[in-house]
Amino acid sequence: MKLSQQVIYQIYPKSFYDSDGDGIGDLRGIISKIDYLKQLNIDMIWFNPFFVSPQNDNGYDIADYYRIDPTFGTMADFEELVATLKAAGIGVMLDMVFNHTSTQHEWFQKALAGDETYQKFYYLRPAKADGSLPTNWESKFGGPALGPIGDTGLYYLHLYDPTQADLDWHNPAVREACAEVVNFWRDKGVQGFRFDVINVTGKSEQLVDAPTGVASKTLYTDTPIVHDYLKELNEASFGQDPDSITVGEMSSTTIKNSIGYTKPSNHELSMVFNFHHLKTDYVDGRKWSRMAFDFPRLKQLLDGWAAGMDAGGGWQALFWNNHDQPRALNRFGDAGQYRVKSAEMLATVIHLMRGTPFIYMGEEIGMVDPYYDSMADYADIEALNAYRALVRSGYSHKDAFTIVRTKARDNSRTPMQWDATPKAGFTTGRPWLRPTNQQTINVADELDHGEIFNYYQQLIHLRKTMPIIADGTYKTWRLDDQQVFGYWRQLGEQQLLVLNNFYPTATTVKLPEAMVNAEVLLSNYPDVVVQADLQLQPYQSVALLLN
Ligand code: TEU
Repeated sequence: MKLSQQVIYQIYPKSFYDSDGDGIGDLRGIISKIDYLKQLNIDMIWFNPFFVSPQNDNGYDIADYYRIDPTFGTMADFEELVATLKAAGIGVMLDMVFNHTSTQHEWFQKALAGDETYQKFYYLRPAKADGSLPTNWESKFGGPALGPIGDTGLYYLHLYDPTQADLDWHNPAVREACAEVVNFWRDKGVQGFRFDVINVTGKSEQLVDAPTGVASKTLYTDTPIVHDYLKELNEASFGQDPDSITVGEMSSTTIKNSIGYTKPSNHELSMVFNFHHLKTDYVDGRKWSRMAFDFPRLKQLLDGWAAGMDAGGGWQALFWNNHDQPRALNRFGDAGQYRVKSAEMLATVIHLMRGTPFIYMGEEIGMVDPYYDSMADYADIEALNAYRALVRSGYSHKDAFTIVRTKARDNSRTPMQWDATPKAGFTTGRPWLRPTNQQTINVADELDHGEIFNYYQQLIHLRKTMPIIADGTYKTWRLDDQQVFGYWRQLGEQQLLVLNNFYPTATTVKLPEAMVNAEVLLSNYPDVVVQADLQLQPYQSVALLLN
């Protein structure tokens, strides 16, 4: 099946289903739920990392790329998972975290012990003459981005947690080692690869200070050399498999660079995740802040990226949710009265768009944030660091907590809610994160009498059966409507107009004259009357098809 017809589901293994009662999800738990996943008719599953890791960053601090962490199971379990998914027509996408390794990784341990070969795997630099750190870069998790490496007198770079040491991609041995990891998993039948923060691997050799007022990430993000690295990795590994599907996580990237990363003739990646639309509820670009989402800005970004990538021949991964983001329903929809309708509206926006839609586990049943009431409930290193930083900068506990509760990555990492029982049917043990709203939101009830799951089934079916959705061009509808984000898809003579009301109030849209003769391809409300002044109910989506 063509990439444009495919839909990819994301599983955070730690929170999907626990088969052995230790309170942590595992591979055998996933195997036991494949019949559920088959009902969605998805094509591939992206698994967050389950390799050997000290779990300081929930598995993004990898200590061995070749072994399954015993917490999640064994290699035999993984091989059974791949085979069972294959029999169900579902491919496997693994998460390749190549910007950094855990400081527990053998390579770093050898560097720490003075092995010069492995010291060249990392960015090790001496302090400045005045004894200050080699550079003034900031870690994305707060604090300086360099720390001392043992008693070597040197400092190592870590753009994330201090237990995540950045690999030096200028070193061909590092790039070869990464290609070998990909090929090892390809030999296990893996055809999909997600590359974690891959556009920050192009740091310069000279770690130059960021000028005052300039964010250090601008110095090392999306640098031109990343295209060279991706071309090389493509040729040395996944590019040898015509059916491989790859996606790059590209923080702070541009349309121009993303066309470069994904244009098929460039032989880099299949598609990219960009995050600009998920920063429209950031005050002045600051994640740890609170504001209602900026709808005009959201429309401009969704439209601009879709039009730009179409014009340039690039390809987008389309998503609202992942393991790093609060649940989209809490940010862009309604977690209360219109939870169901706004879940369906948000799904329509991305599933009828040009690109490859990703469904994050629980999105298909309308899961929302847990609304924990204490900092003790939060586990994520980024959230804990942010809380401390907010309080240090003068925020009251209450205000700091309110911000963390809104933006913490834990919000999407709570256990998948399988039923209404106290542990949501996720574990027989003590869940590593507490479910809180499974009585009203769970798989069992959703399959029994819900409508969101069925709506996702319809969207996925349309992508596989309607070439205009999979392969049609994208065209801007209008960006000045106060409540509605709409867009055109076109293929030959066929036109599809997708209208999405982002608000809990009804509104009217003046249809282009020709569209009053269109048929209703899909709506999350029944009995749509197609007329010049089209009525849209709260959070209503309507897709109108004109042949
Ligand atoms: O995320 C990249 C990243 O910058 C995240 O921290 C994310 O953008 C941010 O939390 C949003 O506020 C990747 C992984 O998805 C994330 O889970 C890892 O923590 C991170 O890289 C380091 O590997």
